Amino acid sequence: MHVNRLSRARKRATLAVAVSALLGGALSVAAPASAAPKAPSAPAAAADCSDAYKIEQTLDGGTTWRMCWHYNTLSGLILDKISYQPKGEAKPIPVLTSARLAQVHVPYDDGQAEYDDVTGTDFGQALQNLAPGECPGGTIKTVKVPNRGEVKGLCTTTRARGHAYRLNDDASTGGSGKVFSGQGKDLLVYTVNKASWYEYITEWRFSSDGTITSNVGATGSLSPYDYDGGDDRGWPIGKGDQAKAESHAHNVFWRLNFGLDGSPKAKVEQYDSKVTPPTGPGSPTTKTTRTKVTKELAGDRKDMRWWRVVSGAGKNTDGHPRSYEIVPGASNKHAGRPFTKHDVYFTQYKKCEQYASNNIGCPAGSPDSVDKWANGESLTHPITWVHIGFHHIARDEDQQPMPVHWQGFSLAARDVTAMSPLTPQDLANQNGQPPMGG
Ligand SMILES: [Cu+2]
Repeated sequence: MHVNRLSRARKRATLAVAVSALLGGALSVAAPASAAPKAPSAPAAAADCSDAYKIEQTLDGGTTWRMCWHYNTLSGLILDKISYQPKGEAKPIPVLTSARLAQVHVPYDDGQAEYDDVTGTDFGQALQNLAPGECPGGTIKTVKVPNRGEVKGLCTTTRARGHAYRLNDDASTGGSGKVFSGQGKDLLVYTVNKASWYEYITEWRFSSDGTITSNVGATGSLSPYDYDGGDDRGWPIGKGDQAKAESHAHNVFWRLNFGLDGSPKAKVEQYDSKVTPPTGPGSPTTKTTRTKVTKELAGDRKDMRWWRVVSGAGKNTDGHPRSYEIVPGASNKHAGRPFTKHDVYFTQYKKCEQYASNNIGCPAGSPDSVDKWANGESLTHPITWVHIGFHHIARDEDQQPMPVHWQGFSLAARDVTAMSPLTPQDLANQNGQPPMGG
């Protein structure tokens, strides 16, 4: 283990030099340490950045997504002023003021190495140039990376997602005999950043039905410095018992600043459903309860539990407040650090709180991780932090290059529009009252 420790220590030291050289660039985009937190002005209805920093895409059903982007030296791609305009909406509906990666925490199982890949490696600096074939059907935008120069590093394209919906509207459902079906398309926005041996694909997906999805895909290489898991904390990937790749976790965090209907004043709600089996003949019953989250929360996933962020400023034409539901993907929660112990955090907005761990930019002496920020303050402008973990026990197939392993979450539109934004014209009169089948 001694040699192992040395080699990893050396690797970390090399990176530390690189990062300290970059901090000037990083701080130039972060808040001045002395700046008092203040609420941002309400986001514009549509992206109002210059053309080079604008992304706009119309998809199936006439849905248009608009946003701006900028680039941060540490965390890379940041999307701003994200708005959604389904067909029939007179103007864009603001959804998110900003959305970004907030940390990738990588602890190795033997306790000998632990990285914060976003703030602790040259993740943001090591934006990768993309070949045209890596952005099929799309456009690769040029990113000005501070202290490095121009990188052809941001792909925007579209990708088919299969059926968006299908309805055989036959006599059994009282219908016209028509078959309605639609093929869905997503706007895809992504970058690839290198963090030592790994490469992370940060992907954002905006669907015609109003869903937003972000996934981080890890590829590149396993670290050859860590082929020494001879302590039953690794998996042999070389011949026989050789090259035991040390197991480790990738704990990925995102930071979401909602601006639903142009206002930061959203409300957070948690829903829990409890199923009761029948005591005799009969069927199970289920009771769903809503808990208003009025104070900062460190939340934990549970069967039949979910959260939503509810607009404080706008309703759909059914009179229902617009909201977005947080839909976490598969996750392995890691108990190793206080900030990895929870799946979702809602904290009151503070401009300097940008990274889920090892935060940079708050005044000296301030707590530097998201778990400590969730300390009971009232939520008037909630910031949503999503944490998705993946415990990576390597396999022979992880070489070489390592097939992409994905982890992420979705934000599902809930009552943003009065019906599906993709409802065909023939069915548009069926809001809450479809014909009764025979
Ligand atoms: Cu891994």
